[in-house]
Formats: sequence, structure tokens, C-alpha cells
Amino acid sequence: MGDRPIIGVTGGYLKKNDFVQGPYTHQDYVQSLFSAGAVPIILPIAPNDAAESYEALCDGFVFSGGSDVDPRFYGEPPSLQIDVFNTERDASELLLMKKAIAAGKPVFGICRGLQVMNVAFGGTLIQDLPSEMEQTLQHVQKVPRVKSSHSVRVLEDSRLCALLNGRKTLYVNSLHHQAIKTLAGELRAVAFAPDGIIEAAEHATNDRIFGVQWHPESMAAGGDGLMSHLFRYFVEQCAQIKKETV
Ligand SMILES: [Mn+2]
Repeated sequence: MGDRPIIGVTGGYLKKNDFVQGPYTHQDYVQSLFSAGAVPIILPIAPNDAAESYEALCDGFVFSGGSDVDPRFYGEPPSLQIDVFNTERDASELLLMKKAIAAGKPVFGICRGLQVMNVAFGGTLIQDLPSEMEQTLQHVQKVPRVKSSHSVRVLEDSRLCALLNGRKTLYVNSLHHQAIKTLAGELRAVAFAPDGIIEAAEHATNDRIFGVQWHPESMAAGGDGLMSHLFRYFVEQCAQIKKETV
């Protein structure tokens, strides 16, 4: 067995044309995880009885970005402004999230992945920021993905703050029109945008479960040293698990 921990990255489904369609994840996840010392593998949207095998296969999981979350999973009807969602992907990821957490595997939720984490723990989402919030800043930035566009305030006593070299404010990229509405009881919000939107959360008691609303994989792939700390920490946790389970 090699030394690198195996990280399952949840894949979306992309159809470009009849010849090009299949599981998809952005290359920046792949690059950031390789750079942090892991081997990333893309997990296709799976039937329910595959979740346990996925859980056993991987040392940790990145729940990646993607389309909206089907609001049935937090008990709401779809709003007029909700975008495309993939019910099968949501069901597959919610189940995998629960299995991974029950097995004590590290979980890093990114953008939609943070939202899936919140829903898995019983929280709810804002389906569309501009139509549900009276005042909101631009969370779907028009500048390239690698660039930052709004600031976040990070709580000083959070693990995230420590991982970011003690920085209490920083600029992040932003590519989401949904966000956490009601935070699940087991999670703690640890970073906020200037309009109050939750931009990061950590599990209250398990150091290996956390998520951010921005895209650190793209900032890290673009050379941002602070964002690569998040991947390094996560991969170290996964390496630890791998050792413990040998
Ligand atoms: Mn944002």
C-alpha cells in the first residue's frame, strides 16, 4: 500500500454532448489534493447500496461544489428562484456523508459540500440569496474563479483561524447563490461574510469535520499558500486515519 491517503471527491454528472458525459469534478480539487500529499479519486453518483463501499474505500472525503440541493431534503418546496438540482446526487451524497461521519472519517465540505453537510446534520438552506435576503453582497462573482471577491470574518477561537495562520479577516472567492439558513445543531459557524452569510462551519466536537462556502481548491491551485493549509491539514487527518485503520 502506498503512503498517500485516498480521498474520495464526490463527483457531479456532466453532459457535454453524446460523446462526452460522465462523472465530473473540477481539476482544481484534483490538483490541490495531489499537492497536499493525497490521491484523489472521483466518486460517481451512486445507488444507495454503494455508500458503504465508498466509505470503506477512502480515508477521507471532499464533498465538492455543484448545483443546488433539492429542498425536499430539508423539508421545503422549491422556490421560484431555485436553480437546477440533481435529486440522485443529493441522496447519494447525504447518505455517504452520514456513513463517513459515523465511521469517523474526515470530511471537508466545499461550497455545495458545506451545504450538504448542514442538511445531513438537520439544517436548512437559503434557496436563492438575492430573492430571500433583503440585502446581500455579490456571492456569484464575475471575476475568475481563482480570484477573491469578498471578505470574511473568521472567529478567533476557531480551528479555521488557526489553520489560516491566525488571520481574522481575509478575502475569499464566491460562487454560490445558496447558503446555510438554519445551522444544524452539531455545527458551529466560524466565518461570516459582511452581509452575515455563514461562510464556514466546523463540527462542534469532531476536529475532522469542517466546511467552507468558498472555493479554496481554486485559490490553492492558483498558488494561495493559506488555502493550501486547509488541504494539508485535511490530508494529514486522513493520513492519521489510514494509519489507525491499518
Ligand atoms: Mn460568499
